[in-house]
This record gives sequence, structure tokens and C-alpha cells, in this order.
Amino acid sequence: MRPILTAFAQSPDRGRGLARDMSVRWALEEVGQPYDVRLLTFAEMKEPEHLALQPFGQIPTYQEGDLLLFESGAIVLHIAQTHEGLLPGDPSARARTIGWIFAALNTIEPPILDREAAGHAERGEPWHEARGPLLERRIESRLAPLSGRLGDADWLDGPFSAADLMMVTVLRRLGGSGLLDGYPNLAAYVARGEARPAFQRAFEAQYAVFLAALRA
Ligand code: GTB
Repeated sequence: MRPILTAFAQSPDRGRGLARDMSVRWALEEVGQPYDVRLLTFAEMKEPEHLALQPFGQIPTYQEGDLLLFESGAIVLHIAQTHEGLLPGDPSARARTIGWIFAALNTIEPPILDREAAGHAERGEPWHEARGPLLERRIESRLAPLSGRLGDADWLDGPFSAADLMMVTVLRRLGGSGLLDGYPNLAAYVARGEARPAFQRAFEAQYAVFLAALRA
């Protein structure tokens, strides 16, 4: 059964692969699962038809027969649990890998999102400039231990897994910020993830949507 993913018809990231359909596309490419994509405008995302699939009116959603999922982390975990290749077979290694998926979304990503949100929503506030270094220090306080734990390893815990897919996805949001410059092993880790053929295929697919929207 070919799953159906929803994604932005016109992503505000301008084809950089930062919207949250990217991790799902990447996971599907890693496991070799063909999929279809239904593109939505912002207005369509807020209509009852989509709200029935995603209560917050967001992308991505994932439909596979009778199964309907939202939340990119849950979708990636589902794909990893139902296909070979993204989760280790050993129960302890599998549990640790799932722990790292949560770490990516629940420990590393929140301060990154706070800084992004401040950049969008608080730019006009008198305290905006003063708050910047604080937001960056909070990110650094997560990057430093992550960098220490990764060390010289290629991936977080053994072979490439859904945890790396999710962690690289989260760290990519720092692209252009300079915040990874002090952590060469994390910058190399992101580059290793981006060099994977499955990442490249996922990236090209979402970039094609961006190009098509430009031409329309
Ligand atoms: N926790 C949910 C998940 O992981 O699935 C969050 C989903 C989410 O934030 N979706 C966003 C959305 O639908 C798109 S990806 N937003 C519309 C809305 O909330 O009304 C987030 C995103 C948007 C834009 C960029 N960008 O421009 O770089 C990056 C990421």
C-alpha cells in the first residue's frame, strides 16, 4: 500500500528541505517505500477536511490504508517500526535509538525553535536584541554535550538509524546560523546525513515542489 503524505504546496523554506515533511520523505526513501504526496495551500490546511486529519491544521500527515497519523516524529517512528533498516533488532539498542529520537525532538529542538520563533515574532520588541545571546547559549548548552557524546563516531549509537535521521533533521535547522561552527563533529555529522542517497532523493523531491510553485 502506497502511503500518502501531505506537504506544503508552497513551502516558506524556499526549497531548503526544512519543513517537516522532509524527515518523513527521508525515512520513506531510506526504507525504499514508494509514496504519494498531496500538496496543500495554507488555506487548505485550515479547512475541515484537513483538520479532520491534523487537528492543528499542519503538515505533514500520513495515510496508509486505514491508518492516519500526524506528528512527524510519530510518523518516522512508525515507518522505522514497520520496515527494515532504521531501527536495530536488538531490543536494548532499539530502545536506546527511540530514546535518541525523543532527545532530538524534545531536548535538542526546543531551544532551536525558540530562537527561530524569536526571529519571526519578536523582532520589533525592545528586548529582542538583548535576548539573542541568551537563546544562543541555550542552544549551545545542548550542542556541547551532544558533540561530546557523538565524539568521533559516525552515528549516535551504532549504524545509521531513525535517531540519526531525526537528529540530523533537527540540526539542519541551524544551517546558516554559525552555531554549528564550534562543533566540527556535529557539522560533519549533518553533512554525512545529507550525503546519504536517500536524503538526496527526498531533498530533490521537495525541491521539485518548490521549483514547480515558482514556475506556476
Ligand atoms: N510537531 C509537528 C510535527 O512534527 O509534525 C509540527 C508540524 C509543523 O510545525 N508543521 C508546520 C505547519 O504546518 C510546517 S513544518 N505550519 C503551519 C501552521 O502551523 O499553521 C515547520 C516549518 C515551517 C517553515 C520552515 N521554514 O520556512 O524554514 C521550517 C519548518
